[in-house]
Amino acid sequence: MSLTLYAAPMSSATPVVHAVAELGVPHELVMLDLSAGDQKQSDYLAINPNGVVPTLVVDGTPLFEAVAIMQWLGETYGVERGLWPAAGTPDRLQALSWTTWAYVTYGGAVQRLNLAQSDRVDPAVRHAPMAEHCRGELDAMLAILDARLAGRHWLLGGEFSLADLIVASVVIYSSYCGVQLDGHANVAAWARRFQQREAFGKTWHQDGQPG
Ligand SMILES: N[C@@H](CCC(=O)N[C@@H](CS)C(=O)NCC(=O)O)C(=O)O
Repeated sequence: MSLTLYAAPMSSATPVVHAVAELGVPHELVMLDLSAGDQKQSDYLAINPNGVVPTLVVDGTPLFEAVAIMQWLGETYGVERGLWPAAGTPDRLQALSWTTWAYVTYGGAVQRLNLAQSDRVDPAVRHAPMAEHCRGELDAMLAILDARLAGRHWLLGGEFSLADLIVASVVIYSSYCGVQLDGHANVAAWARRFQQREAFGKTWHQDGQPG
């Protein structure tokens, strides 16, 4: 299978770059310069009409949205490597639930928080009470995740999986946006364990190329 991953340093593509590193899947990595507008060029828009990274081109067919890419990587390469639960198992259902929850439910609230507080957003859109409301929503969701992690080293039990990578990526990104993890001891300890993975150190940095 031929894989080409379009990415940019410290972006929504970073968890995908991390995932392929965990899986050891051969692929071509193409780093776009977002500040130069590479993602808005017509050849790139032809594979991702949203003009954003990441995109994974699989045997010539593009797949976009980071969570879809990582769920597909899990299904396609993760099962045989022990990094994604097999089809038809209860853990597969849990992996799909938690990873979609991370990007859609938790991630949606992070986006609303960013709109409400970020100094990179039009000041007319910023809204301190909305930011406070979003922090409350996120704290309540972290309590749900914390309960899931109680008595579990990793999200699905004793072993690390791409489900941890996908969920932790959004949670760690939210901490970069000022969300406090410390009130949720299981989440905070799990996030620290995740950040100690060798592939995390090799991929979550500004230099672009893993290594
Ligand atoms: N929901 C998308 C978000 C992708 C996204 O927003 N990527 C940003 C980088 S973090 C991007 O490429 N921005 C370039 C732009 O907006 O021009 C995903 O998860 O794939």
